Amino acid sequence: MKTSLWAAAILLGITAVTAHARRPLQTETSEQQASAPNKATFSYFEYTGNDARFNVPVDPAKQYLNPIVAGFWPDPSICRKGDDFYMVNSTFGYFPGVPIFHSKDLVNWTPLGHVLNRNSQLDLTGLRHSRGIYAPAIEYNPHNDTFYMITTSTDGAWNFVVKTKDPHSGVWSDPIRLPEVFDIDPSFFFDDDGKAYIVHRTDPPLLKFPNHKMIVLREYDIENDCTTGEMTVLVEEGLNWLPRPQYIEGPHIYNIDGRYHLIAAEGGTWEQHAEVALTANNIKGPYKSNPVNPILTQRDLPENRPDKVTTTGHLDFLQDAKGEWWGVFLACRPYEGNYYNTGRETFLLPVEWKDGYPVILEKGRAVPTIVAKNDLRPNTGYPYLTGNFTWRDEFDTDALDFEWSFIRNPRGEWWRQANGKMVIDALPRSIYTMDNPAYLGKRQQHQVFEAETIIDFVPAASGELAGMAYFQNERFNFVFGKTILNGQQTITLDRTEDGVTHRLVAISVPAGNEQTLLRLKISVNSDKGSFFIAYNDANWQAVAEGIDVRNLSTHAAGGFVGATIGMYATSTVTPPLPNIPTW
Ligand code: 6LW
Repeated sequence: MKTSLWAAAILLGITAVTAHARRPLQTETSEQQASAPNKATFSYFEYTGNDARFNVPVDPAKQYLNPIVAGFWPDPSICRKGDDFYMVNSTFGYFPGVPIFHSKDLVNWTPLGHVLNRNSQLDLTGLRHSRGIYAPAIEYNPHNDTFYMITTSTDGAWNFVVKTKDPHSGVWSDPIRLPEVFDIDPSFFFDDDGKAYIVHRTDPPLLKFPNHKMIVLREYDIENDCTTGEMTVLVEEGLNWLPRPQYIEGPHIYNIDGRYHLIAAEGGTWEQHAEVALTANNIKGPYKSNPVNPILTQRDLPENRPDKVTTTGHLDFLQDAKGEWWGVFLACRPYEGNYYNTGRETFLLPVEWKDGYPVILEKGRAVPTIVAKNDLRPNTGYPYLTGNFTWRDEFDTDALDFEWSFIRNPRGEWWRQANGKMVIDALPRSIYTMDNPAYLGKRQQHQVFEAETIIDFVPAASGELAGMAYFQNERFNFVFGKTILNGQQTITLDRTEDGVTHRLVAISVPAGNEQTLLRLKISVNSDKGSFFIAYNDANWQAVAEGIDVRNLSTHAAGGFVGATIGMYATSTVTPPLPNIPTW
């Protein structure tokens, strides 16, 4: 019975995915039916990253660069089936949700698409930008040859599972909801005896100190896809080196030669972040803190270290087919202090075993940028995940590029990609409100980058604007484009910080250029941004330079996402809503 229902879900999924690959699922919205909106046509979008950290000699046959996935790709989780590795990351308020990558060497990764690519799997409508999809975890169950992805849509469906027999198919089941799993960071553990478990963070019955959380275990019925039995508390407080672990979360369990290893993040996903490890002889404990904890942190290192990496934690590790152990974890690359606009990124390091206990980095060691690894397969992965590169989309395929994300579920058919053009409707939706604005963004992956595009847009009515946005969330962003002011076509640049918008630039379009194609460029170097325009193929002219872009840092904006840059069109000047939460 289950199989046939599942097969039906897969069939439905294939139909839906095919539909979504070219079009959002929704029909046109009323605002689109009311009157044909003005349209902005983009002919290309180009992003170039150039971080000094990546301008180093690397032998791709035996070395790799950290981060292995640069930009806002947090909360990594990996699994292995034979020689194939798979990795997922969190996506919060962006749709589609949960990117999935494939690799043969844990370094060269290829995106397979997104696990949650159907509205029936993920509804982010109305959610704050840093809510939605928190930490996903992917696991392969050899006992039924099935892949499971479990995650939390905070303030949405909360905890749920989707599964597939083939991660390359692009089709995962509809969500199997787990209402009894309360709070965040669930992950699966499939034991050697075929038993299945979910381990996750939850609130303790009694808060004994600030940010007090606990780690619990539930048995999972694979046949009926539901939890069963009683919840077992694995960690409530008191790690040998830390009697009051704060934000203990992101747990994973491994059975290694009959001993159970439990790892978890601690300290909160900011500068105090760390990873701890415990061990037990029984899956249900008692778990004892390992003699060496934390097994990974950067919180006690000197501030002025070169190529500083902070916020290390949220580890997941595995053994490869040759018996080596490797772990992925999240970390950040501040450009000064604790300011970073690139969000929490994915790093890779080997797991060292000391007297039978796992260690990633011994106390006092900094995360290295270049790491040695044999068995690498150079140039087999997608070339836009780390290092310096130029990425360009000329919209000459019939499917949206993997890099593009919507803010919440796309509502209505406001984007059309065909014949080398991306046409976006100027909708009466503002990027300053918790809606689905007509915005498509790609992740900022470097501290030093440039992004440019060219638009064909003739604003007609007051409020109509099209151009670029550089976006952290609805209250922290830049909007840079062409609009109408006092009946005159005008180039504007607006900087919004904590919901307060300042217009930095308002330059009239010279007579005769109203119909001319307009090129826009944003150039950022750490905390400073410069903004340029050019009419058709004329030279670039700066309209603003040395602008403080720290408003797009996590430090300023809060939340769990990194900045994105992209194409935006609107027909409304709705200002930021007062006091909507930033995350
Ligand atoms: C995630 C938690 C964390 O659920 O941050 O870094 C939360 N660790 O494990 C959101 O990413």
